[in-house]
Order: sequence, then C-alpha cells, then structure tokens
Amino acid sequence: MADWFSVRMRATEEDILGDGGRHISGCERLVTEDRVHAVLEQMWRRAKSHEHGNAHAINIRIDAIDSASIRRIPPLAIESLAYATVKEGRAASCALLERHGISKTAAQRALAAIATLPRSMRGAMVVDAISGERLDGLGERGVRLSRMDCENEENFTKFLQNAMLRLAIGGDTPRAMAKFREALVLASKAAAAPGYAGELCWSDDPNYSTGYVACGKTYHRISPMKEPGNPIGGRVLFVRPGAPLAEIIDYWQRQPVLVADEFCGPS
Ligand code: WAQ
Ligand code: MG
Repeated sequence: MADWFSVRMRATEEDILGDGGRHISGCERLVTEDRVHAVLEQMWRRAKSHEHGNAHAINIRIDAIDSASIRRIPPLAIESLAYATVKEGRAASCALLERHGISKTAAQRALAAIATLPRSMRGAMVVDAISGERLDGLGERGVRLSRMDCENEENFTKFLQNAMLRLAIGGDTPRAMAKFREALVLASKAAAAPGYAGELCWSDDPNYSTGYVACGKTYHRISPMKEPGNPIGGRVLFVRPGAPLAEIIDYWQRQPVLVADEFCGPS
C-alpha cells in the first residue's frame, strides 16, 4: 500500500499586533509520497503570490498518515447557479439552505456573520442549524478542516472538467480550477460528518466572487456571492441541534479522508 502524507501550508503576514499575524492563505493536501515534492512547490508559489499580501511566515507541516486510517467518501453532486446581483445570489443561498432543514434565522445570521467579519478567519464557524448560534467558540481561528484530498488526481480532474462542461462553468484558469477542486473536496469531507446539516461559503480572495452552498448532498456553486474587490469571505458549517460537536470537530480537523476514485473514475 502507498504511503500517504498530510501536507499543510499556512502563510501569515508579519505579526504587528501581537496576535500571530493576519492569515494570508492556507492549503491542505493528502497525497502519496511521490507527489509530496510537487505539492510543496505549489504551496510555496501560492504562499508567495497571494493577493492578500506578502507572507512574512510560511508554515509547512508534513505528517505521515497510516493508510489504514483513511476514510473514503463520495463527492457531493455538483450544480451551478448564476445571478445578476450579489443580493440575488445570497437570497438564493438562503432559500436553498431553508429547503434543507436550516432555519431562515440561521441562514440569515450565517450570511451576516461572514459578511461582517472584520478580517478573514483561518477556518470555519460552526453554527446551529436552527438557532443560528455559533457553537465552536474558537474565535478568529474557527475550525480548520485538513487531511483531505481526492484519491486519484487525474481521474478527479477529469471528473471536475466534465462537471464544468455539463454546467457550462468556467474553470478556464488554473486558479479557478484549483479553487473549485479544493472547495469540493472540503465540502464533501464536511458533509460526511454525523449531524452535519449544510455549509455556506465564499472566498476571501478579492477577485473571486463565486461561492457555494452545500446541502442535500449537493454542492451548489453560486455566483456572485460578493462584489469584486471585497477581501472578506468565510465559511459556516451548520450542524443539527444536539449533534456530537466534539466528535464532529475532531473528524473535520483530524480524520484523513479521500474522495474515492470509484465515484470519480471515467464513466
Ligand atoms: N477549513 C475550514 N475553513 C476554511 C478552510 C479549511 N481548510 N480553508 C479556508 N477556510 C475558510 C476561511 O475562513 C477562509 O477565510 C474562507 O474559508 C475562504 O477561503 O469555484 O476559495 O480559500 O466552485 O478563499 C468557493 C467557490 C471558493 C469555488 C472558496 O475559499 C468554486 C475559497 P478560500
Ligand atoms: Mg483564500
């Protein structure tokens, strides 16, 4: 069996305020040994050339993963919705969430929570799907999902390209493709947790206004979710009332997960 490695990168700006420095970008992969070197190079390039600013510190951490501990999951189904305005995109997100067991209050509070962040968080807010209360208590750090990837890079790329063709969405630039790929992997891992209800996300990259809502086993790509030039984005993970929070957060942060090739291979 191949040896798998979790590779994580976190880039931060200079720590001027004594709070660890502003988060610029991060990336988490789970790859076989032969791909570690290429992934390190991609991460280095990404950390060095991010629109958020100059990285002052770049942390890269590699952990060997016991392949017997890896859980294989299916990807979410992919759909795409485009609107003329941010207002419509956000309203459609609320409507989708409401159709899948998230209350109007919770959906609206989540939208507002992301939109009013003073600066980007590193991770996601965990929110009760009915009350809309934030549950994780982790402040600006939030919950950072890691140790996830696709099982077979080549087949997964084809799978994504097919979806893009079918939905006539542009993954034309390598950057857009990378964002879509990472978001789908993250959302699919998130959705496989017990007590998960859905997710709301848009990027903090100023020039990336597409976001998504995950619910009902589907990744609904939605644009636009914010105005171009806006540097605020974030993620909310909804959980059902009474869900085993500690267990879910531990799964999100630590359980190695691969989107299994059997669901993405050539059809
Ligand atoms: N775990 C939890 N939260 C995360 C993680 C993670 N591994 N990575 C990012 N976040 C949170 C964090 O608060 C970031 O500020 C926020 O999400 C946005 O991160 O075309 O690019 O990496 O289909 O800017 C969605 C649409 C793109 C993709 C999302 O997010 C598409 C994106 P970004
Ligand atoms: Mg970003």
